[in-house]
Amino acid sequence: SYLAELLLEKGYDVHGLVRRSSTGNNTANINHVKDQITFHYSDLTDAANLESIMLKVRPDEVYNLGAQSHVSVSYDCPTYTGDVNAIGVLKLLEAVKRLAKEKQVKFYQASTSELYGKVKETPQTENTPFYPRSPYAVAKMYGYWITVNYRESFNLFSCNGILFNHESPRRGPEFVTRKIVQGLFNAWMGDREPLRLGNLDALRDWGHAKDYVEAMYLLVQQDVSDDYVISSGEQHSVRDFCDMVADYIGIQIEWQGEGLDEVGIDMKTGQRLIEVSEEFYRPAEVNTLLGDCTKAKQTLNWVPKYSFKDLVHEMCKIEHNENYY
Ligand code: G4F
Repeated sequence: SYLAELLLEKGYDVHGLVRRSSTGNNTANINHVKDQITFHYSDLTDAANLESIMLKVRPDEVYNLGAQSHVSVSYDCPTYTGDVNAIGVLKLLEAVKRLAKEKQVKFYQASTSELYGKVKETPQTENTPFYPRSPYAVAKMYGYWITVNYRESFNLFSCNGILFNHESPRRGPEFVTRKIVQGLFNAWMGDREPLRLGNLDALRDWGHAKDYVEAMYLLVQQDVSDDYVISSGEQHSVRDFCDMVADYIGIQIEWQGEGLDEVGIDMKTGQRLIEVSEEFYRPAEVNTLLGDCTKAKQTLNWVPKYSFKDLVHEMCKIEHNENYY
């Protein structure tokens, strides 16, 4: 939705692919710009549909942000995740290649820091070897390499943004940042049920999605396609994220115990705010991610505007306003 807004601001004619849903309510994040976008029913698993839309719309730029994007869910739906996140990219690239016979078309692939998985070096750069740790990341690795391969084999403009975690108030509540913001606001409003989380020690490099779509756009405006790490260069644990949200609300959390027995207690009231549950642990965890985006800063002149604190505070502010006023 942030990318659509950015392109509309720049005067683009924006087209979007939409999967049909029986309830038709999966467009909340773009409702405010819906009238300015042309939608096409589609699905990354449907090659014929992708080719026919490509030849009808004849876009100058194609941004592929479509995916089954939840790492945990990829263990429940590994085949679907592979169909969409790996072969879906191939299908889209084939459609782009077909159109590229007639006109210039640039392709952006949303690659991910999950590719680094069990990290081989810290911080991670464009040259750090990949070690994916989930069906999601393994599928994304195919998407990454097929994008490189079509560039090298067919001279397509096809680039990868290797984006580290990017969050915002629009993040789905099943991802940890939004889940923490929602959960702690609910506790502040009187909910006595503790927020149940998985690995509190996981370290992530969290940036704001609004900054990261600027980077996507800049990647595509280059004369030569290439692959770039996009990251904040700062690392925080899930526990740090909880503390930062609590601090915004005016609660102080005291952490007690370890591992599955760890709990977060409201220091003032003694209320159990957070507990750890095995349910949210992953079969193979990505323990630590930290990006080095020197190449993007130097080549693209990309300058992120949000600090970690700005990001957390904006998420808290919107959660507060939307739910309680
Ligand atoms: O918010 P998460 O689910 O994001 P994750 O797995 O890092 O993936 C996100 O970022 C990737 C970029 O690196 C994208 F490619 C991907 O599509 C997605 O957008 O989890 C973050 C961390 C993990 O280590 C997880 O184990 O938080 C830990 N965590 C702890 N408790 C939890 C929870 N994650 C979730 N979703 N829910 C929990 O209760």
